[in-house]
Amino acid sequence: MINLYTWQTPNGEKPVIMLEECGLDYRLHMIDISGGEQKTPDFLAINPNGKIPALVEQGEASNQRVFESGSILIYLAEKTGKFLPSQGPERVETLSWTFFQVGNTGPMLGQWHHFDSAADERLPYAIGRYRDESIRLLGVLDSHLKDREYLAGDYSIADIINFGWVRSGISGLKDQGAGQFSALMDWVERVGSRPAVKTALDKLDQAKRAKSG
Ligand SMILES: N[C@@H](CCC(=O)N[C@@H](CS)C(=O)NCC(=O)O)C(=O)O
Repeated sequence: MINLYTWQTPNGEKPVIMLEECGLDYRLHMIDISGGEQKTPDFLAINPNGKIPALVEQGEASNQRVFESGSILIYLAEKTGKFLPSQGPERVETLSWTFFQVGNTGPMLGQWHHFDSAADERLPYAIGRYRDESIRLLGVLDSHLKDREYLAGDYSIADIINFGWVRSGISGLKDQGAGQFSALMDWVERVGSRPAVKTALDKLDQAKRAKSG
């Protein structure tokens, strides 16, 4: 049985979408990061870095833990043979756009969101720095998607991993320039309208409501 420990955030959505896309059975454990549940000893035994998402697959002989959303998606892709080609140029391209997310849009859009909406102090330099870099990254994705439906050939873990932060970045821009990223907005619509993506987001929403009471 696969146990997924997560919360309703752009990083937390990724493995739920992947599990739904792969049609795998799993148990969802909601870790309330606003209440510090990600720093408890039990959770740190799963992810020493104290962040969601993390996964434990219970095996007959032993359990396998997996942390970091990119690592979780690759683990599930290799387990099922889905959404990551096993070899060749398309695998390399898929991994490139997957790690583009891990190393770029995740941290930059995350910091933009933090300084713009969560920080106690309003720091224009920090907001501007992360907003400008986030917009540049959205532009990289938009240019790449101008003449293709998905990031790396067929729909893949590259699309699944990039989806949440891009959707959040586009909605963060609102009427202040989101329209310049028309190819990216079409892609968000394309990925977001997949039945498994809708199911995943609904399940997370319901699970968060149930947990928050
Ligand atoms: N690189 C990590 C980032 C995970 C991450 O930043 N998770 C956030 C939620 S989106 C978290 O757990 N924050 C709580 C904390 O930092 O204490 C991944 O992709 O899994």
